[in-house]
Amino acid sequence: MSSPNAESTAFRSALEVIRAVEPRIADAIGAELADQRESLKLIASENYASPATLLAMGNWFSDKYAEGTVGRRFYAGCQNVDTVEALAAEHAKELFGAAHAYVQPHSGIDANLVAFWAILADRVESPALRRAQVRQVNDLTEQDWFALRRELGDQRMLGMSLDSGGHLTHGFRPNISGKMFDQRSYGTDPATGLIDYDRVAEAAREFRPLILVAGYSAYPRKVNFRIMREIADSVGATFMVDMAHFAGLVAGKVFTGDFDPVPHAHIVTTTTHKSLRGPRGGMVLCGPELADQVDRGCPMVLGGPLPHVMAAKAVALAEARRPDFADYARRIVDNAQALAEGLLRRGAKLVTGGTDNHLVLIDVSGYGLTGRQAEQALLDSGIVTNRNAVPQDPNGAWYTSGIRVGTPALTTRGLGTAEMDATAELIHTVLSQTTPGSNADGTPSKAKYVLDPALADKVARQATDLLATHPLYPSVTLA
Ligand code: DSN
Repeated sequence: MSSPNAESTAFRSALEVIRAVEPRIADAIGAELADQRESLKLIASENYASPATLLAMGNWFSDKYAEGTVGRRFYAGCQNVDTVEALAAEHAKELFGAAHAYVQPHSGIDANLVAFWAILADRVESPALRRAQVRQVNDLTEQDWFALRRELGDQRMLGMSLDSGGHLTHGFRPNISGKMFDQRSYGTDPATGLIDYDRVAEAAREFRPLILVAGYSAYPRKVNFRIMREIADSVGATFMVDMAHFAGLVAGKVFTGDFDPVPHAHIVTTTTHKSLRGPRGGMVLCGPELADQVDRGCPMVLGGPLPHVMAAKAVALAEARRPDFADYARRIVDNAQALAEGLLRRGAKLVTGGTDNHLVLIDVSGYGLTGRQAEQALLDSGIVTNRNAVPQDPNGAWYTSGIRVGTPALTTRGLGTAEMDATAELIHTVLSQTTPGSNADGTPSKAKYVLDPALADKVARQATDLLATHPLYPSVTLA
């Protein structure tokens, strides 16, 4: 462990150097730390990376081009990048028990694109795709694109629907995956909110997808990946799991056996910055059969690797291999369950009636609000969440009827189950005291709301008090 003094000195010195060039950026960095310290961060996809992870990103690796992979680069002088990339991949393989790890993706979307193209290259005979793999996508001619489209045809993808908690990159229109694939979704059982595996199997039999995708960004339950793999096998589909949200729970061995995607999926993608608590980025894990195709990610769909971020991934993955990470992962789920119980006890309506992962989805129609109204009222009260659709959401994806809350960040800060109950009280107080507002013409608004500012201030002060006993980055003082 480094000394607290070293951490404080490192960040202070960095800000001093930045301030000499552009003081407004130094101020913004300081302000971001202050804001994060003061807010009750319940965004399920966010966390707080360690000082070592953050510091590993601010260095000379940022200046290096390294297209290609370890030992096979398109640029000279990559020996140190090779060290970093190989170490990050090694830690990832050990941590997740994977045969192969590709640590270059810059984000979860990138990791999914790498996986999609690897599967297409593996499964579909396409000379145009082979040409595309050795050239930058930007260099492809219009004819190349026509040929690609013709040769790939309408390949099919079956993924979880957005309003059931699936992710945009699993074949939905706002993302390129929705244009690459002919997509169909599986939802959840309207009565329970849970995945109905028989229905998934039925959809797979009817649709015969090339790729079956499991994974979510707003489903509060475990997924049985053994059953999903059996469904994929029954129709000859490649089984892909996007574990971006729950990678930390897999790393921390909370999700094991049927609930650990790595032994069951042909290919697994993730981000590194959510429950895994690393730097902002992505990663792909797979067996030997897809490894060569996955390693073509750059230049197929990725720009040059970010060696400074790969260095930070190596640091964070090394941290996740320590025994205390398993304790952290377990506490994330304990906290989510305590939060869910606290909300239920106070009368909140939760999708699926609870949680067995890191997130809780509150159906705020129970409070007579839209997700947008609830999100803003909570924000006014110092509680940072995000609105999210609930299954069959009558308010659509913009206004929504849900609020998604997650515990990875507050658990990193050290809050425990008692504080989760206090958090449930704050959330319930705000939501039960907020009423829908009206437009200027008197019609009901899905965005406007009425909340007594004095109450919002009181809750914000209570939230600050709750956080005061668990300071964020206690070792770091900037002034
Ligand atoms: N933006 C991430 C989330 O909040 O779930 C997923 O892309």
